[in-house]
Amino acid sequence: MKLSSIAIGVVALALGASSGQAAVASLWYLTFDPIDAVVGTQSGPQSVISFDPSPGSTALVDTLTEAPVEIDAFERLDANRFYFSTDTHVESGGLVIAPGDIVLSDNDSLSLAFDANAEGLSAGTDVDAVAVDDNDDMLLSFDTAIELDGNVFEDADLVRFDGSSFHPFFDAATAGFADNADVDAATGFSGGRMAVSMRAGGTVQGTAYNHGSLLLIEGDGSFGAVVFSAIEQAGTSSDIASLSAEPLGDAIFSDRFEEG
Ligand SMILES: [Ca+2]
Ligand SMILES: [Ca+2]
Ligand SMILES: [Ca+2]
Ligand SMILES: [Ca+2]
Repeated sequence: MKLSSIAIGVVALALGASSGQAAVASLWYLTFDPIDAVVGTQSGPQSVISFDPSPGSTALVDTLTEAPVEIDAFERLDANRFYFSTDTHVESGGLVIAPGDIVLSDNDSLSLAFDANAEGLSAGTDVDAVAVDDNDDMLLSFDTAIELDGNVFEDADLVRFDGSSFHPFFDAATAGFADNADVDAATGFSGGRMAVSMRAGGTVQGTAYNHGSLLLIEGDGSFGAVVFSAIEQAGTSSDIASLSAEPLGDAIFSDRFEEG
């Protein structure tokens, strides 16, 4: 009796861990690098796929670029609008896109939502992650350390852009990430919570992660937990290169999706 109740306890713990991983998002939007079949869906740097944590299924959402141009940042705003960035210069629908730009796709019509050149970024600077906060301000990560409006930001940090100036949002070093960490994907939840992915594997607060892990960052900027593992849940060792989510039980964001 005692043995079987221990065994049940272990099973419950294991289930708790996997349902905990699904608890922050009802759907993940992901791009992978390099190309791989992810739960039966061909996934790569040009196509956004969705991953439904329960039952663990995938579907193609949209193919945004043609090789060799890669999507390196993506954030869904509502059913018809999303932000994305590319890794190289490209012309699309008459729009010249630089690696530091954020493009708004609104019912398939493209415009620049963040113009890197106009905001004073050097031509080679790449935005490698984009998210939005509660106020729909853009949260940006860069591929290199950069000084903006008097603050030096590392490549693992997220910078809030309010439409005219840049502000600190997420400080990776304070959260416990190593100096060589680099955020390469991010999505915003309510209350300042986020999920991020890193360009390479490492350890944060004693927890190991790899380039296909999604890490929950709490509203106070501290590391929360690993909330998704591409290897364990989707069977791919490819890097998660961009990321968005449909939050679970998140009234503010649900409302915003409805308004869109
Ligand atoms: Ca990226
Ligand atoms: Ca970019
Ligand atoms: Ca970065
Ligand atoms: Ca990654």
